[in-house]
Amino acid sequence: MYFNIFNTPNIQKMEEKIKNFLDLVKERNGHEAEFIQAVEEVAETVIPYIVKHDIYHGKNILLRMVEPERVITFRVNWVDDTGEIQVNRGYRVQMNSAIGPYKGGLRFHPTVTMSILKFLAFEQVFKNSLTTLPMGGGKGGSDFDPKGKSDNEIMRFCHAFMSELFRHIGPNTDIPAGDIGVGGREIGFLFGMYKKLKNEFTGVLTGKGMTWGGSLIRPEATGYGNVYFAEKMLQSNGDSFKGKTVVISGSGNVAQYAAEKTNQLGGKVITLSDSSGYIVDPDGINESKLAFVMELKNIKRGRISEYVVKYPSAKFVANKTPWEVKCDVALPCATQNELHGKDADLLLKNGCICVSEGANMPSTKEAIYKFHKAKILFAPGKASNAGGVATSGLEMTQNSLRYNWTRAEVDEKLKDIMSNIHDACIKYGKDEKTGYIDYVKGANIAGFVKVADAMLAQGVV
Ligand code: NDP
Ligand code: 2IT
Repeated sequence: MYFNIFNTPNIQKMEEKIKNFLDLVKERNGHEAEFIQAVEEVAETVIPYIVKHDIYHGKNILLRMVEPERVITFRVNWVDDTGEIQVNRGYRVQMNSAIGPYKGGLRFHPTVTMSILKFLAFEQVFKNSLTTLPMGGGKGGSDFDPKGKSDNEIMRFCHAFMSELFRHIGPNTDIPAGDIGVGGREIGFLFGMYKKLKNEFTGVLTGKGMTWGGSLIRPEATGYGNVYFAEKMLQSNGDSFKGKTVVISGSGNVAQYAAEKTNQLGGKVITLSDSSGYIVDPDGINESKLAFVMELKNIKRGRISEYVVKYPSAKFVANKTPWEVKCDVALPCATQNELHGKDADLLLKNGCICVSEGANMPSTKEAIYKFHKAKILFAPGKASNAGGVATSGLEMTQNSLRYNWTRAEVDEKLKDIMSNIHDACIKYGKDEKTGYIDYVKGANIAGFVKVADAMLAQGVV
């Protein structure tokens, strides 16, 4: 039944080839909406490239890439502070190891499902390939909700989670890291249990603390990298962040450091958000206000609405996203499908010229279509948020060398990597006639080529 779709002689039109491929993916993964969305975005740009290039054509290479090499699901039992036994589900999707060991974050959030993790793992394969570093793609996590849990509950959950995951990972096999709901605190607890069970101190996780194998700049890297990438896009239009009004969604790790770097480059950040709504501060969220947000979110684990208690000139808008606020640049840094077609309309109407994704797949397909139609600068997360995993790659290198680079050295490497990703997007995404850069096409094809070449070299395995 799984015939070679691209070689079927009676399928002439490109749209039909793409549709045929996607029908097959839907048939096998019909209920996984987010995974299918991520595959669609890649298939629409990569299939035409495959068909034009004989080395990839007829090898079912994309069909192989949408099937995870291995998926692990497991029970996570733990005891809460009241003595109640809780049962959660743990996952690790090991998507593709053609160019290096599986690498990608762990997400702890009640919305975690197989579809969410497969979409994230699939995106990760292309993203990691773009970083130029030797990392395959994976993703994992749990439907565990860290909100409202005590530090002891977080520790017990992380230990229970690792008491199964440790069998499936390793510094040369699979190297998890943080994502939504997993930051420095959780990586510490996970690392502690891994080290105890394996009796070895290795770089099996990234995002570690500075005194036990972490890398400088890793906490900042995703947000900083996103802003470095957006600055490159603006420069390609002879522009920069200087004087730009910037709206950011989210107020977690990625949003915080995207805001910090925007301020450093002379932009003015006027919004942040969480799942309860957004705050808008027309005076700008400067360095000291950002320090307040970091303490509120990372230490007190409070809600973004508390910002307006401290800074009454700002406003809190409940249950809405910040895309209705007039801006020059938008940086979605919260979660998938948080920026819809109607939000894109509002951003465009208000004169937004650049959207650079800090989150994974925050823009819906309809929103991306509108940005492309309006010919504004639009970067997909797999390119613009790759700075996080790239710096994880640099942490792995430092662990292997048993050596630490300085802050300036890591920052310089991060900037270079973001610049190289930008060049790769131009190479594969620039329309020679109009000069418009389709960063989605560029990132997808550039990411694909490296992984596909490795898969072809290694044969059918
Ligand atoms: P955090 O957990 O630190 O922060 C997540 C933020 O997004 C919080 O403000 C949270 O609000 C908000 N959020 C989460 N889920 C939802 C939702 N369903 N609806 C509305 N808001 C939501 O995570 P990160 O900052 O690390 O991750 C943010 C995004 O960036 C994710 O898409 C992640 O995959 C991506 N990313 C992260 C990288 C990293 O290195 N950390 C690397 C590359 C991409 P609340 O507190 O109310 O839940
Ligand atoms: O989506 C991502 O790239 C991450 N959550 C970071 C993964 C990593 O391995 O650093």
